[in-house]
Amino acid sequence: MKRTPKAALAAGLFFILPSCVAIRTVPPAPSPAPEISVIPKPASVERLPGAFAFARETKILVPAGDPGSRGAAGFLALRLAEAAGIELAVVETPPAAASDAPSGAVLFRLSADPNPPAEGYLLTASPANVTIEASDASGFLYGVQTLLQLLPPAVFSDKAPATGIIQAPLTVPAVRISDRPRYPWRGLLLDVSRHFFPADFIKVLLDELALHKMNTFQWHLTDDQGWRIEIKKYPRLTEVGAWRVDREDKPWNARPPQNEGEPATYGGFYTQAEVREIVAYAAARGITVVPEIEMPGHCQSALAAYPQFSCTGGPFTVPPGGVWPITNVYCPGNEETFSFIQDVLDEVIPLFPSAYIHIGGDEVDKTNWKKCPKCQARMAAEGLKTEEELQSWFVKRIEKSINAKGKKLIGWDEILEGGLAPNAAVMSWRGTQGGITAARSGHDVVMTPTSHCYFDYYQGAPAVEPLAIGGSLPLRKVYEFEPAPSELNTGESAHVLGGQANLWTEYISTGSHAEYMLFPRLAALAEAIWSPRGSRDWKDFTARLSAQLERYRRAGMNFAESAFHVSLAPRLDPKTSTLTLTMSNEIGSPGIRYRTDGRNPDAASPLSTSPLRLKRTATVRAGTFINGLLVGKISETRFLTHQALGRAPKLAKPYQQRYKGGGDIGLVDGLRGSKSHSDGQWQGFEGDDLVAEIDFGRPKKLSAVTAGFLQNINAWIFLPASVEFAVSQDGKDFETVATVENDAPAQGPDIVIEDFAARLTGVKARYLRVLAKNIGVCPPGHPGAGRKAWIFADEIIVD
Ligand code: TNX
Repeated sequence: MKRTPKAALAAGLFFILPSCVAIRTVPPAPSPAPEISVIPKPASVERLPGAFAFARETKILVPAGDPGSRGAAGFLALRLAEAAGIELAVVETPPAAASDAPSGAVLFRLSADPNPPAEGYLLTASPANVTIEASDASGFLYGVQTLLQLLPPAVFSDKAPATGIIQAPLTVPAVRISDRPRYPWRGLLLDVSRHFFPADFIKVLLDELALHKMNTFQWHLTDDQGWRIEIKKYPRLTEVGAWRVDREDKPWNARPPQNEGEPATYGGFYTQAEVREIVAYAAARGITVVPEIEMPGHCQSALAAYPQFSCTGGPFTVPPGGVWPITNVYCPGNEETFSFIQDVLDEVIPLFPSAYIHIGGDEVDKTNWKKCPKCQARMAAEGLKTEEELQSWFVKRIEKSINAKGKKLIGWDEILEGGLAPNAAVMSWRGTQGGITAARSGHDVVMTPTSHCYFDYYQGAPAVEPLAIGGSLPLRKVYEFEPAPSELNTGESAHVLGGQANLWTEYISTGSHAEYMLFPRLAALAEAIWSPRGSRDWKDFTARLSAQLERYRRAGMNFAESAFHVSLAPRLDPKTSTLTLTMSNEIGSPGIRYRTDGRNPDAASPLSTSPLRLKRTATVRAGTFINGLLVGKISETRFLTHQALGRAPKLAKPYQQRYKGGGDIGLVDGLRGSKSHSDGQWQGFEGDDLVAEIDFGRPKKLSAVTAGFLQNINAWIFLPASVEFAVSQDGKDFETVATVENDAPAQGPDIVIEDFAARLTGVKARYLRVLAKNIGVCPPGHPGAGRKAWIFADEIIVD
């Protein structure tokens, strides 16, 4: 688990022990055995009396001639050398002699089980020795990963040789752990197209996957925004397709395309030599790399280099940000398109030992196919009735050539449309239905529904998270991921190969940010797909998680503490105008401390033990404290009391159910929204004006009226053109007392919160009507031009 990848393991078989590390005697055991906190949770763990203590005399014994165990043993030795400064000898022993484990040894042994589970292992630690039994290289590696997790988290550090040797005794509690994965496909996708990640980071990531016993890395190598793999026959794919203009200072969906003559300087690609190195590095860690080459859509970077394979002929540039819909796609009417794709696959396939080749297949907009004479001629010649069938024909043709090379095709669930290719496997991302359909018709599937597997989604409150694509996928939801839908019977479920997390990187441009999005959610996913179904237990997981986070810390990994953030759930009682704030964190830690004066809480601030009741304007800040230290970030909520508080307005047109913003009293609940339009405080009106009428019950003196609105043009949300405030004594005849025009431009990428406010003098009335004029439709030039514009309001404040 390293900032820099491990050259020593890349070769798989050999390991280099650093010779310059000082050897210090490990403090004598025994001390209390460390708690067992292995993630993912092993299939069975039996605690035995006593503990095994590593000493510098400890020998690592491997069966002669077994490269799998030797690689794993090398990894163990390397970790202990780097973290603890102890160099242990790895000694080959004749397999026969291995049955008697000598005292003071870590013994690797080939399993005697006639039917050993793939990737499984049996780890036994006693005060005398440790044995790891497995039947394949992955099993030995996973045995070592578990052994490392039985040691103090400091063994994941690289720092010891420089800063001193681990002080804690290197002891392992005596245990018998019998373990095997529930699913054979435990994957992570990294999108290296939307942002490029250098080869060294990929290696770091592979180390991190191995720590979680994940065995599949789907490398999303091509997409509209960048072609990332060298193809020797088509050099322009990387000369042109790997580079775009640098618009990183602008939001993803507001990046103007390349101007003529403007140099494309942002991007990168992997040479075939680097690909080979990474594939070998992964293999040494039990990880299969599945390449994804997107077709027939998500390929504008390729078309920028070779526009002749499109329907229109181009020209195209590599988009520096979002494109939608995906209309610039390969032309299946043109035979040369297939020669090109075939040539590309002919270079890609030999680089990857993987049984599967992923061909994408998602989100193809067929507009150009409908207009393209070649595509239409193809459809006529092949008897295809719809463009969906044309895509299906395309995929089937590609499948034949992939099968002919001894590989299997896998694609996104759109490849079901128009008929699934005969041997294809399906990756189900738009929910689980695609996977269910495919499994029922006898096809293998990998489950990766957006609901549980999209790690580009927010993992906590957007107000305190780095900008993300949207959505919400907190840790606990990932932990609840169930790859086998209940709709499938046992036979059909056998087609579910496993699950996968997808990290799309539109909003992620650095390795450190990628790690933040991945961890600890990947720990939750790993457990959901590795551990036996019946052993899933959130409380138990969170208890083990603290050790895992400590391992991340020692390894220098970035990770999120969002599960410790305090969520402040407000409920206004309209009768008493009292706000009840319930504070909780996802992790279930009891150490929530808060203040109500707008200042940050500290370890001495009051503990939240029951819901907080507020009757007056207050700014509440809360955080989770463990051992006197704040974990993660502080959350904040502001409660504002005013005359309209709790007086549910009558709305001329209802708010949209997707954006209820606190429901019927949402506009008068004393709570303001943040810059995130989906934070639960914003009430959305699509195409309509917002007309809200408030009844104060009796005439009231009104000195100021304010209505708060959001503008997020990327999300089709615009400030109102104007806001008119009118009052009435009887609720029938209204008199306008103020009109506030919008002076902010309805353009630009910035998210704006704007208060439309007016001071009033000498106004006394029982009724107030607020009319916020929707601009109606998105203006010309906007991607939604002519379609309904939204108004988002959070609060009507009356003083
Ligand atoms: C959908 S998942 C996509 C990707 C985007 C992702 C963003 C899939 C097959 N296609 O192209 O990056 O959503 O969440």
